[in-house]
Amino acid sequence: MNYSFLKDRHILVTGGAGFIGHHLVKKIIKQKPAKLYIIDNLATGMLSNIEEFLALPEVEFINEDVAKPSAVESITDLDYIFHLAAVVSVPKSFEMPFLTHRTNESGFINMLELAKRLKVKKICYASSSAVYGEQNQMPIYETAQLNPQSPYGLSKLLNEQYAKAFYEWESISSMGFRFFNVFGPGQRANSPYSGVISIFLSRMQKGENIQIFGDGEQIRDFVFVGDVVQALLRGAQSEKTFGLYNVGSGQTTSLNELYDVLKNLTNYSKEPRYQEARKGDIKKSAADIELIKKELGYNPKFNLKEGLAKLIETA
Ligand code: UD2
Repeated sequence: MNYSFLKDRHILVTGGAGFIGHHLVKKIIKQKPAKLYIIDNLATGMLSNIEEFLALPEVEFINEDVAKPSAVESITDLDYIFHLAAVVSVPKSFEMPFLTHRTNESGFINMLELAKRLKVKKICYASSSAVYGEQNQMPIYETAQLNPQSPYGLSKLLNEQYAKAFYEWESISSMGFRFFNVFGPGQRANSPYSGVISIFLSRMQKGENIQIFGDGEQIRDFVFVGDVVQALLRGAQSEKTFGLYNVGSGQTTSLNELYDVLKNLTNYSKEPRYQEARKGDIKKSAADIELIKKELGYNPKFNLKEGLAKLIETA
């Protein structure tokens, strides 16, 4: 895919030292932007993810909280914002609803004000499948009735509503991407809030015990991080001025199936330990991805097995 529209542009990536953010940064740098600002407070992001770019003259790293207006004060010219900085964990959002609200809402409004001040072409931001909550109909279409079941899901729904309002009130162009379960190289495994694939893989590789919350029959759409980056860049490139899209692989896997696949890939032999289901845990989460395919030409390149192979190869 050719993203030469980014050449000589001024771009901001928030959360650029994070899991998805640093993959996006890598891709953007290749297009030779005039300037790439990266904002990250390193709460969960890691400087080591972007270290190789910090010395480049076009890169400016701002070690700030995205919710602070001072984080963006010095920026005077900007074409695109990729807004990924957020509290991203459902369980953490129950423990820290205020932090989640402040980071995710104030951070988003900070971006909207910045977009207005600098007449940005478009904001592409991370929403989440968490806006759907528990749904009866699978797969889930973008038109489903939204029913968030955690402070995190609620914060992402508010982002979407602000985006829509600012599109109408201020003509600020935006695209929200409802990420399903993103996985891939660079996802942290050492926190209870990490994604299940990184946790399972790291524990299996160390021969440690695995916990499955609930009966393991919950289903997820695991989408490879490279495909998520593709969705974000296609969104920015598109002539469309507003959108909300599911970003998934279009395929589902139960946790028990995931366990078996990873077990075989790593030659792990222990049985999982089943624990009580997590609060706010969704039973079924399956993305319909026809809209983003049709409107943005999105074309996921990795299924779960291919993505896992790539992940293990780089681990
Ligand atoms: C994902 C997203 C979250 C939000 C949410 C929307 C990730 C990391 N998080 O949360 O940001 O968009 O979807 O609903 O992608 N599990 C275990 N054992 C473990 C860890 C997890 O059984 O050691 C289970 C967990 O209870 C859940 C599933 O694995 O049923 C996936 O967990 P997750 O934390 O990777 O992602 P999820 O779906 O809670």
